[in-house]
Parts: sequence; C-alpha cells; structure tokens
Amino acid sequence: MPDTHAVSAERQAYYDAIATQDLAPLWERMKGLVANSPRPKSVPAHWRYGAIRPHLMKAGEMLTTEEAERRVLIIENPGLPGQSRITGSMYAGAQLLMPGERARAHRHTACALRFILEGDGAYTAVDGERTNMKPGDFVITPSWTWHDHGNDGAAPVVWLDGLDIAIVNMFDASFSEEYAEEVFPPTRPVNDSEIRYGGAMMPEQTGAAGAASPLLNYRWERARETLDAMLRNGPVDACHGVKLHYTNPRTGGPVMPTINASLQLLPKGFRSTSYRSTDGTVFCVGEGSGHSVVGGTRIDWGHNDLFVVPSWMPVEHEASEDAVLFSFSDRAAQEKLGIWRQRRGNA
Ligand code: GTQ
Repeated sequence: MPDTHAVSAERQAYYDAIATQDLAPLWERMKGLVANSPRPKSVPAHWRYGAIRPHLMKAGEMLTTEEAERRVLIIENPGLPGQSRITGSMYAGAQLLMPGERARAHRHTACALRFILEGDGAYTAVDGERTNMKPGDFVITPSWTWHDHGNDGAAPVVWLDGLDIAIVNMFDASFSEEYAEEVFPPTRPVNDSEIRYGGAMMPEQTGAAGAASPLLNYRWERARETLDAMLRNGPVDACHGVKLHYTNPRTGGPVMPTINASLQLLPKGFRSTSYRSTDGTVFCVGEGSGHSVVGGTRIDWGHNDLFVVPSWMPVEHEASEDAVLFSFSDRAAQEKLGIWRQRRGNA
C-alpha cells in the first residue's frame, strides 16, 4: 500500500524512470509493506447454514459428481472477492454428496480437513483407509494422500472442507493428480487408524512421526463428552470457555503441518473476555447458538453456521445456550515460522 502524500515532479519523474527498470522506492512503500500491526483484507463475515444449504441442494440437482469431481460451494470472504479464500490463508467450502454418489480419487499438495455438518452415511478414504463420518466428526486428509469420498447412506451428506490452498499457492508449490480409477483400492480395514491411535495410547513402533497425524477421524461424541466433563471439573477459560485442540497423537502437535483445529464449549450464559491472535480463524457452530462481536461487528450464529474472525481482530463470544464451536486456522504454520502472537483481554 503506497503512503499517500504529494510527490514532487522531480521525484515522480525519478519513480517513473526506475519503474521502467523494474525498480521501486522502498521509502514510498515502507509503512504498507512492513505494517505496525496486521491489516487483514479479509473481513468479519457470517454464513447461515440455512442460506448455504438450499444452494448446495440445487447444485445436487444440477450436476453430478462425475461432472463436478467435487460438488462444493466455495465459501469466500467478501473482503477477498474471487480469491477462493475465507481468511488470508485458508480455503473453505461446503461439500455435498447425494445418496449413492462417489467423489473420485485424487491427491494434491494442499492438505484438507472435514467437519461433518449433516448426514451420517458417508465415508472418506485416505490412502486406502475408509473412515465413516458422522455429524461433528473432524477428519483429516494430509498432503499428497490419495482420497475419495462416498455416500452409502439414504440421505444427503454435507461437510465443511478446509484446505491450506492459499499457503501452497503462495509458495507456488501446488501439484495434483487424478487416480486412474474412481476409488483408490482399500489397503487397510475401515477405521483402522482410529483403532490404533484413537485411545490415548500409542502402538509400539519405530520410525519418526510423519508430518501429519496418523489418526484420520476425531469423533464428535468423544470430544463432546470430554468438553462436558472438563466443564464440570473446571476451570473455564475467560477467553475460550473450555477448549480442546485436535492433536497428532505421536507429537502432541497440530494435526497437520499448516493447520490447527479446535473444539470449544461455551456454556449457556458464558461471555468471553476479548481475545485476538494473528491466525485469522474460521468458526463452524457444531451445537447451540449465541453471538460473537468481531472487530465491532455483531454476528448472531446458530447450528452449522460459519463465521470468520480475521487476523488480530478482537473477538468476544456469548452463548445463549450451551454452544460448541469448531474452528481452524493457520496457527500451526505461524507457530513453526515463529510469528504467531495472541493477546488476551483488551491490553
Ligand atoms: O474433497 O478433495 O473443497 O480437492 C476443494 C478441493 C474439496 C476434496 C475441496 C478438494 C476437495
């Protein structure tokens, strides 16, 4: 962003001359380039599930998954039109699979997460392991893993997709390919990773931990029970209520190298104190209702709604009934780069 001030004719001529050599004066750009604090282009935004769903169902009538490969409505931040981003770094979409449908096998450098919104007949298969998905489950598709989706149930299935596409593209590091067949052949039993890694114990094994969690599905039921028990036992955090981070069981770190995901319980009547962090965050309402004030904008949210808190904007949450918020952000990447910051309270 150029600083806005009058420039003398001599300097303007100089700037025009150096521009022909692909040079530019840092002193005109410094303040915009190296900002004193984050200036996100993304804005606080809210999508009601009731507004997304009819459009998604219409797409279900209009085109098949053979045509679409993935039948997804991109959820795009109004501050970043045409950029397929919900925050500065994250992609989000709402994906629909009708009964009996398949979404063919492919893989890409970008890593993906799913948070299931509706319907319990679908599965995702990752490198040959299927996991059946139920509402509220959190499922990962690590970078460069073959994945296909299918709905064997009787009802439509909808989930939220989150991908680090903008990060991969910022590095100009995107590769993708389609598998020769529609479905990648099963290599392991259904839910195998959950059996091995889902129980807070580690299988005996040698070798270093991979870049992503070996556990593919983090169940809603288990997380929800834990949140309830933590609420009973206390304490409740002033900024976050009761909050759990999904972790890689081998490292205790985030589920994937770039993305951190969390689930938090805001008990009925809870009002959080102001919080801000440098990871612009996507929230999806897993249960209940309430409102959040994001940089001065009030957002009244209900079940399956999505909303965004851009980087460094203060947020306060209030729950009008027991509410559970799923969220994801690029915090994992920022922490690795040593640039992540947070501020609790209004200081
Ligand atoms: O399900 O593999 O929303 O590759 C965007 C890109 C979903 C997927 C998206 C994808 C997928």
